[in-house]
Amino acid sequence: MGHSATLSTENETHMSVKTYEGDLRAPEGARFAIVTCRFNHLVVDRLLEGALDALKRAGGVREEDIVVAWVPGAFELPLTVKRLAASGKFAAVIAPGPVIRGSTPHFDFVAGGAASGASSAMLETGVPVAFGVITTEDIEQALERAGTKAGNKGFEAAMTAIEMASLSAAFTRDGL
Ligand code: INI
Repeated sequence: MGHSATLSTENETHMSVKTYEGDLRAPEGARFAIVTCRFNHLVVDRLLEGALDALKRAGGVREEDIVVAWVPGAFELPLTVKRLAASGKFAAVIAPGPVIRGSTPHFDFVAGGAASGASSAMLETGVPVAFGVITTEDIEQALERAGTKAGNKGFEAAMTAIEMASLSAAFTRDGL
Protein backbone atom coordinates (compact mmCIF):
# COMPACT_ATOMS: atom_id res chain seq x y z
CA MET A 1 0.00 0.00 0.00
CA GLY A 2 2.70 2.41 1.12
CA HIS A 3 4.74 1.24 -1.85
CA SER A 4 2.01 1.95 -4.41
CA ALA A 5 1.41 5.39 -2.88
CA THR A 6 5.10 6.14 -3.41
CA LEU A 7 4.92 4.91 -6.97
CA SER A 8 1.93 7.07 -7.80
CA THR A 9 3.66 10.14 -6.33
CA GLU A 10 6.72 9.40 -8.45
CA ASN A 11 4.63 9.01 -11.57
CA GLU A 12 2.78 12.25 -11.00
CA THR A 13 6.06 14.06 -10.43
CA HIS A 14 7.56 12.47 -13.52
CA MET A 15 4.57 13.40 -15.69
CA SER A 16 5.03 17.08 -14.93
CA VAL A 17 8.72 17.04 -15.87
CA LYS A 18 9.42 18.29 -19.39
CA THR A 19 11.68 15.68 -20.94
CA TYR A 20 13.83 15.89 -24.07
CA GLU A 21 15.06 12.91 -26.02
CA GLY A 22 16.10 12.71 -29.66
CA ASP A 23 14.47 10.18 -31.93
CA LEU A 24 16.03 8.12 -34.70
CA ARG A 25 14.46 9.88 -37.69
CA ALA A 26 16.39 12.90 -38.93
CA PRO A 27 14.67 16.29 -38.60
CA GLU A 28 12.99 17.33 -41.88
CA GLY A 29 15.54 18.82 -44.30
CA ALA A 30 18.49 18.28 -41.93
CA ARG A 31 21.85 18.03 -43.69
CA PHE A 32 24.65 15.74 -42.53
CA ALA A 33 28.39 15.72 -43.26
CA ILE A 34 30.57 12.63 -43.11
CA VAL A 35 34.30 13.23 -42.77
CA THR A 36 36.42 10.16 -43.27
CA CYS A 37 40.02 9.22 -44.04
CA ARG A 38 41.76 7.21 -46.74
CA PHE A 39 44.06 5.40 -44.27
CA ASN A 40 43.10 1.70 -44.03
CA HIS A 41 40.84 2.12 -47.06
CA LEU A 42 39.47 -1.44 -46.95
CA VAL A 43 37.91 -0.81 -43.53
CA VAL A 44 37.00 2.83 -44.16
CA ASP A 45 34.88 1.94 -47.18
CA ARG A 46 32.77 -0.42 -45.04
CA LEU A 47 32.37 2.20 -42.26
CA LEU A 48 31.32 4.81 -44.82
CA GLU A 49 28.79 2.40 -46.34
CA GLY A 50 27.37 1.79 -42.87
CA ALA A 51 27.08 5.52 -42.16
CA LEU A 52 25.34 6.19 -45.48
CA ASP A 53 22.98 3.27 -44.92
CA ALA A 54 22.00 4.61 -41.49
CA LEU A 55 21.39 8.14 -42.77
CA LYS A 56 19.37 7.10 -45.82
CA ARG A 57 17.56 3.88 -44.89
CA ALA A 58 17.10 4.38 -41.14
CA GLY A 59 17.14 8.14 -40.75
CA GLY A 60 15.25 9.07 -43.92
CA VAL A 61 17.90 11.57 -45.04
CA ARG A 62 17.90 12.38 -48.77
CA GLU A 63 21.13 11.84 -50.73
CA GLU A 64 21.25 15.51 -51.70
CA ASP A 65 21.38 16.38 -47.97
CA ILE A 66 24.56 14.34 -47.39
CA VAL A 67 28.11 15.53 -48.01
CA VAL A 68 31.23 13.32 -47.77
CA ALA A 69 34.71 14.80 -47.26
CA TRP A 70 37.94 12.77 -47.43
CA VAL A 71 41.12 13.50 -45.45
CA PRO A 72 44.41 11.55 -45.43
CA GLY A 73 44.33 10.03 -41.92
CA ALA A 74 42.38 10.07 -38.65
CA PHE A 75 44.70 12.75 -37.26
CA GLU A 76 43.38 15.12 -39.96
CA LEU A 77 39.71 14.46 -39.16
CA PRO A 78 39.18 17.18 -36.52
CA LEU A 79 40.20 20.13 -38.72
CA THR A 80 37.70 19.23 -41.43
CA VAL A 81 35.04 18.20 -38.92
CA LYS A 82 35.38 21.61 -37.28
CA ARG A 83 35.28 23.50 -40.56
CA LEU A 84 32.09 21.78 -41.69
CA ALA A 85 30.49 22.01 -38.24
CA ALA A 86 31.29 25.73 -38.04
CA SER A 87 29.75 26.35 -41.47
CA GLY A 88 26.33 26.13 -39.83
CA LYS A 89 25.08 24.11 -42.78
CA PHE A 90 24.93 20.71 -41.08
CA ALA A 91 22.75 19.31 -38.29
CA ALA A 92 25.60 16.98 -37.31
CA VAL A 93 28.97 15.72 -38.52
CA ILE A 94 29.99 12.05 -38.52
CA ALA A 95 33.65 11.06 -38.42
CA PRO A 96 34.31 7.37 -39.09
CA GLY A 97 37.84 6.01 -39.43
CA PRO A 98 39.96 3.09 -38.29
CA VAL A 99 43.08 3.54 -36.21
CA ILE A 100 44.98 0.26 -36.06
CA ARG A 101 47.81 -0.32 -33.59
CA GLY A 102 51.24 -0.81 -35.10
CA SER A 103 54.47 -1.53 -33.33
CA THR A 104 55.12 2.10 -32.34
CA PRO A 105 53.30 4.58 -30.06
CA HIS A 106 52.14 6.47 -33.17
CA PHE A 107 48.71 4.84 -32.73
CA ASP A 108 48.15 6.54 -29.36
CA PHE A 109 48.93 10.00 -30.70
CA VAL A 110 46.74 9.54 -33.78
CA ALA A 111 43.78 8.09 -31.84
CA GLY A 112 44.14 10.60 -28.98
CA GLY A 113 44.43 13.55 -31.36
CA ALA A 114 41.37 12.43 -33.33
CA ALA A 115 39.28 11.97 -30.18
CA SER A 116 40.24 15.21 -28.44
CA GLY A 117 40.07 17.20 -31.68
CA ALA A 118 36.61 15.88 -32.55
CA SER A 119 35.42 16.62 -29.03
CA SER A 120 36.79 20.18 -29.16
CA ALA A 121 35.18 20.74 -32.58
CA MET A 122 31.82 19.68 -31.18
CA LEU A 123 32.05 21.81 -28.04
CA GLU A 124 33.43 24.88 -29.83
CA THR A 125 30.80 24.87 -32.58
CA GLY A 126 27.79 23.51 -30.69
CA VAL A 127 27.18 21.09 -33.57
CA PRO A 128 26.95 17.38 -32.66
CA VAL A 129 29.92 15.32 -33.82
CA ALA A 130 29.56 11.55 -33.85
CA PHE A 131 32.94 9.96 -33.19
CA GLY A 132 33.07 6.91 -35.43
CA VAL A 133 36.78 6.29 -35.06
CA ILE A 134 37.49 2.69 -34.11
CA THR A 135 40.72 1.80 -32.36
CA THR A 136 41.83 -1.79 -32.70
CA GLU A 137 44.85 -4.02 -32.21
CA ASP A 138 44.78 -5.39 -35.75
CA ILE A 139 42.99 -5.36 -39.10
CA GLU A 140 40.81 -8.36 -38.15
CA GLN A 141 39.33 -6.51 -35.18
CA ALA A 142 38.76 -3.49 -37.40
CA LEU A 143 36.92 -5.55 -40.03
CA GLU A 144 34.79 -7.12 -37.30
CA ARG A 145 33.57 -3.62 -36.43
CA ALA A 146 33.05 -2.62 -40.04
CA GLY A 147 30.04 -4.68 -41.01
CA THR A 148 30.90 -8.20 -39.91
CA LYS A 149 30.88 -9.90 -36.46
CA ALA A 150 30.69 -6.81 -34.26
CA GLY A 151 28.25 -4.69 -36.28
CA ASN A 152 29.17 -1.56 -38.18
CA LYS A 153 30.52 1.35 -36.15
CA GLY A 154 29.94 3.72 -39.07
CA PHE A 155 26.23 2.85 -38.95
CA GLU A 156 26.16 3.33 -35.17
CA ALA A 157 27.94 6.69 -35.38
CA ALA A 158 25.45 7.94 -37.98
CA MET A 159 22.53 6.86 -35.77
CA THR A 160 24.11 8.82 -32.91
CA ALA A 161 24.37 11.85 -35.20
CA ILE A 162 20.68 11.55 -36.11
CA GLU A 163 19.63 11.26 -32.46
CA MET A 164 21.72 14.27 -31.46
CA ALA A 165 20.45 16.32 -34.42
CA SER A 166 16.91 15.47 -33.39
CA LEU A 167 17.62 16.45 -29.77
CA SER A 168 19.20 19.75 -30.89
CA ALA A 169 16.17 20.48 -33.08
CA ALA A 170 13.85 19.87 -30.11
CA PHE A 171 15.87 22.31 -27.96
CA THR A 172 15.87 24.89 -30.77
CA ARG A 173 12.08 24.61 -31.15
CA ASP A 174 11.73 25.47 -27.45
CA GLY A 175 14.26 28.31 -27.61
CA LEU A 176 16.90 26.46 -25.58
N1 INI B 1 45.85 7.18 -39.62
C1 INI B 1 44.72 6.47 -39.52
O1 INI B 1 43.65 6.96 -39.90
N2 INI B 1 44.73 5.22 -39.00
C2 INI B 1 45.89 4.64 -38.55
O2 INI B 1 45.83 3.48 -38.08
C3 INI B 1 47.09 5.38 -38.63
N3 INI B 1 48.32 4.81 -38.14
O3 INI B 1 48.29 3.77 -37.46
O4 INI B 1 49.40 5.34 -38.39
C4 INI B 1 47.05 6.68 -39.18
N4 INI B 1 48.19 7.42 -39.29
C5 INI B 1 48.25 8.62 -40.11
C6 INI B 1 47.81 9.85 -39.37
O5 INI B 1 46.41 9.85 -39.20
C7 INI B 1 48.17 11.13 -40.13
O6 INI B 1 47.58 11.10 -41.42
C8 INI B 1 49.67 11.32 -40.29
O7 INI B 1 50.31 11.25 -39.02
C9 INI B 1 50.00 12.70 -40.92
O8 INI B 1 49.49 13.77 -40.12
